[in-house]
Amino acid sequence: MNVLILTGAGISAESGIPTFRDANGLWEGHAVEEVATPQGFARNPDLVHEFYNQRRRALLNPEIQPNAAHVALADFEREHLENGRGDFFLVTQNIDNLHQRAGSQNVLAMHGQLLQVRCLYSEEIFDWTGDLSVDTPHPEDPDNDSMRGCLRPNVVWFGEMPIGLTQIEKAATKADLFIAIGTSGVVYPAAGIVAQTPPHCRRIEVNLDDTPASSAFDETIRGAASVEIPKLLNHFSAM
Ligand code: BV8
Repeated sequence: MNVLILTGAGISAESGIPTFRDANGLWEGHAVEEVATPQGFARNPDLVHEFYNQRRRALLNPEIQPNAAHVALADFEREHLENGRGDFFLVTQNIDNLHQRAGSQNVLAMHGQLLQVRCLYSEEIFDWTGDLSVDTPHPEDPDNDSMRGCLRPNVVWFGEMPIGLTQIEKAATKADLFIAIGTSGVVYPAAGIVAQTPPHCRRIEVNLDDTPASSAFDETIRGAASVEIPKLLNHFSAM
């Protein structure tokens, strides 16, 4: 049984990371166009850097830890692969590192990672935990003032190409089980992955609420990811 998982901000909500579209969400107080597009970054880099600096600092708060849903996914993946039950691939829209910290191995962060930055000129990617600003020197050329401010968050903004679409499509077309967890199903191409799965694939949506994508799923489980995911994966482990 080939398993494909797609997660969104809802899986990290119970770890204390705000979602985008729930009350007090990340987009509140910020127009997406201002803080999550290349045009917004070009227009006001200080605003965009501050938006991501706040989120990077928050993510590094020791109180932010993977929750039971992240852990259950990592445990299921290990057991599924150790027992040769088929492929396992976890695609996340989240830019936090909670899946990786929970021990998931086959993770594709299709919208990039908050703890990485990218050079605007060389496209080189660096792990990064500090703040970024328009004055940040290039880590490999710190004395070169002309290179100051050449780093941007290594995240996919609106209008930019998500990471690993070919890999995702390949996994989707051979999936026997597809579970979408904690995503509002409004952002493409992530929300279109369910439609790439084959007719026989079992498609399950785990969310607190109905979403615009719900009708594309065979089964919808309404509840918190930290409660429903361990239960659901235990069911499949026992099969
Ligand atoms: C693309 C990273 C071209 C940054 C994000 C006009 C111009 C350009 C593009 C477009 C356009 N019109 C439409 C588009 C396409 C656009 C798009 O889809 N727009 C939408 C808004 C209409 N998409 C793009 O631009 C993408 N790129 O199209 O490039 C292309 C594409 C294909 C091939 C060639 C070229 C790039 C989109 C990526 C943008 N970056 N994030 C950052 O994080 O700052 S998007 C961001 O929002 C997330 O990454 C995620 O993808 C998206 C949705 O968020 P969710 O994760 O779903 O979270 P949300 O808050 O919405 O929902 C949370 C859910 O969890 C809720 O349902 C809630 O009920 C549930 N929940 C809450 N708590 C729990 C829970 N569930 C369970 N348990 C709980 N405890």
